[in-house]
Amino acid sequence: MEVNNVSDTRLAAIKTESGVPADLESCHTAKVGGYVVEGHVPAEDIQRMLKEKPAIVGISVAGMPSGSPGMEGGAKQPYTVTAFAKDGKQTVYSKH
Ligand SMILES: [Cu+2]
Repeated sequence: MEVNNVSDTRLAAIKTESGVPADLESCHTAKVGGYVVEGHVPAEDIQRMLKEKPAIVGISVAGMPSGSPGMEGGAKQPYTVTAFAKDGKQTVYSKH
């Protein structure tokens, strides 16, 4: 049996190519309508982004906060959706 040890490095490379800043990385990266969606981002934020079409690369919920979509069941932890731009600028997109 062969163990593939490159997966983490490869995943990091995919994230870098996607333009996700290192401090905003989470467990999964999706592409929606030309935008990058990183981590457990609520659907309402994705819908707002697709509607308003801001000049950003994408949005992210860093880490895996308890209470975010797909992370229900534990105590709700406040978290921030952060927008990131091509020049590396980060802004608060929404708070939950
Ligand atoms: Cu996760």
